[in-house]
Amino acid sequence: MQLRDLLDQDRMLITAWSTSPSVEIAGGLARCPFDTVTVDMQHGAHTESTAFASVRAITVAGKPAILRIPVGRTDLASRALDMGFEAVIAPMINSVADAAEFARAMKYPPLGERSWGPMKALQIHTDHTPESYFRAANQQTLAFAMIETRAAFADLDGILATDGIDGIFVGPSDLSISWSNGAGVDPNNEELQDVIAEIGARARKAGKFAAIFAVDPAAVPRFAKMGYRLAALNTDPGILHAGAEVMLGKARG
Ligand code: 3PY
Ligand code: MG
Repeated sequence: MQLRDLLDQDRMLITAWSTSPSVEIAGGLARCPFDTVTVDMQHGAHTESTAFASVRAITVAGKPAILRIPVGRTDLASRALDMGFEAVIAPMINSVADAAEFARAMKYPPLGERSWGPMKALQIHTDHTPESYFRAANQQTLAFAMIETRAAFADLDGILATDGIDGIFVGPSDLSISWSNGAGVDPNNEELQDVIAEIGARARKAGKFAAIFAVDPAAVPRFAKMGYRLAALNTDPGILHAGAEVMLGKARG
């Protein structure tokens, strides 16, 4: 397990975002120069079987695997860790109660109520014995609570203070919908930048990791200045499209 160690280096990490339900594509993303790959089961088309098979494909490429679960699926959060994912991103964590429920599923006692059974994780993280896995897990596997509504922002300090929550992950699209009271969706809205900066600063002050989804790659250096240390770079179709544009541009002169 290494995501925690990479984050402790205090530099901006960039994660690929795998939405296509394909182990080959997830493994292919891991072989690109990303720091890590996130498998998306909220809006991505991954099923449990493609997501769980992707862990090995990502890990053999030497990268840590992260899973985003669908809303409220804390059962899947524990299961993701059992399959060898090193972190879970939970969407729509809108209250301290939501954060506490997520943390309970992610951490072994006494911090939480995660149930024992990381047999698949141990096949992937072969540097661990069951005992060493148990001792390391609460610290090494990471719970990211998505902050993407006004309600979550209002409860931010409580969410950040929740034991077992290791970091927050800003969803700028949903945040823009909530911030505008449903008037529209605009993840790059300039008016949101102060809010995003404040979330990053408060997370750092609380000693928690700050992560964010970057629709626009050019925003990543700005997020790094705000204290964010993990950014998702668009999605696999977006990367395919951008790559095709560059290659076709060269081919057509
Ligand atoms: C959002 O921007 O709302 C997200 O959830 C990013 O995936
Ligand atoms: Mg969202």
